Amino acid sequence: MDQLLAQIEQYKKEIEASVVTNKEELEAFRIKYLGTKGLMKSIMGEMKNVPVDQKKEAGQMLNEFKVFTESFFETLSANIGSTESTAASSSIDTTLPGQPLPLGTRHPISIVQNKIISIFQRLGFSVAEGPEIEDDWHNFTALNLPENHPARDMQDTFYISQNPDWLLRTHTSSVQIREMEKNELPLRIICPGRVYRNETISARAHCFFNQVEGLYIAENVSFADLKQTLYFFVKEMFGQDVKIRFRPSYFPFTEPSAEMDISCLICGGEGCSVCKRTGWVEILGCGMVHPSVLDNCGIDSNKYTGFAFGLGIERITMLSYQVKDLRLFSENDVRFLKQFTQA
Ligand code: 2NL
Repeated sequence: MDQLLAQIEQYKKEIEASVVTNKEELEAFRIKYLGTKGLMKSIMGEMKNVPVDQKKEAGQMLNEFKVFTESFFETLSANIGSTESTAASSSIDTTLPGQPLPLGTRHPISIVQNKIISIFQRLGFSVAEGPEIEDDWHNFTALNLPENHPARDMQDTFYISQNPDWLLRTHTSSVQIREMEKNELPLRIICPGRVYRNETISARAHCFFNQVEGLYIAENVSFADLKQTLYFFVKEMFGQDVKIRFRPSYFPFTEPSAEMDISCLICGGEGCSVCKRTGWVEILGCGMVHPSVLDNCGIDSNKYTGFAFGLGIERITMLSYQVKDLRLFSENDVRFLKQFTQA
C-alpha cells in the first residue's frame, strides 16, 4: 500500500514535468499514461495485490490519480490546440515593417476654399455652416426672392419629392439667413459649402458646385467697407498687382448690387481667350443687404446695415490653376488630383 502511494507520487511528478509542444507529443503522452497498454491500466492491475482491508483506500487513491492524469491530459490538449491555431494564423509576421501608405493630396477645391477662409478669418470673419436640404423660407422667401422668380422653378431647383417645401439649397445665403435669425449682432461670417442647381452638365456648368458667401452686418456698414474688404481679399488671393473693378448689377437680396471683375490673371489685362479679349474676368457678385432681408430676419433695418457677397469656388480654382473643364473636379481621376500638391 505505501509502496503504491510512493509509486503514484512519483508518476504524478513525472506527469507534471511533461513537456508537450505538438500533437505527436500529446498522443505519445496519451499512449504512455492513458492508453490500453499504458501506465494507468498497469497500475490499476496492481489492485489485485492489495490486501482486502486496504482495497477501498487504494481504490480511492487510484481513482484520484486517474482523474488527475486525465485532467492533465485535457489541459495539455487545450494548450496544444491554442498554440497550434496561433501558429496557423501567425503566417502573418507581425514583426515585419508595415506597408507605407501613399500620401494623398488635398482636392483643389479644398485648397482654394481653405485659402479664401483664412483670408477672411484674418479680417475677423468666422465660418458658419448649415443644412444642404433647406426649406423654402431660408433659401428663397427670406431672401426677397419673389414667388414667380425663375430660380424657384423646377427647371432650376431640385425639390424633395416628399415635401414641396423642401429643396437642395441653391446658395449658402440660407446659412446666412439662419445666422441673422439668431439676432446676435454685429455679425461677420463666411459660409462655404456645396450648393445644387438643376443645370445640364457641361465643361462650364454642373448640377452641384461650391460657394463661399460672406456677410457683415453692424451699424454704419457702407459700400466703401464692402469695396475695401473685397479689395484686400483679391490682393491676398491673387497678388498685389491685380486690379479690380465693380459693375452695377441686380440681385433681389441686395440693393445696390454689383459684380466684381479682376484684371485677367493669364494676360495681365492685355486680352486673351480666358478673358475673351476684355482684359477682365468676373469673380463675384455683391451688394448692400436689402432692408427687407434684414426685416425678414428680425433685424432693425433703420439701425443696421450690411454687405454681402457670393463667389463660386470652382470658378476661382479654374482661373488660378487654368483648369478648362469643371467636370474634372468631381470625376476623382487621380491623374488630375495628384497635380495639386501643397508646400
Ligand atoms: C453670385 C452672387 C451674391 C449675396 C450673394 C447675400 C446673402 C444674404 C443677403 C444678401 Cl443673407 N446677399 N448674398 C449677395 C450678392 C451676391 O452672390 O453670383 N454668387 C455666385
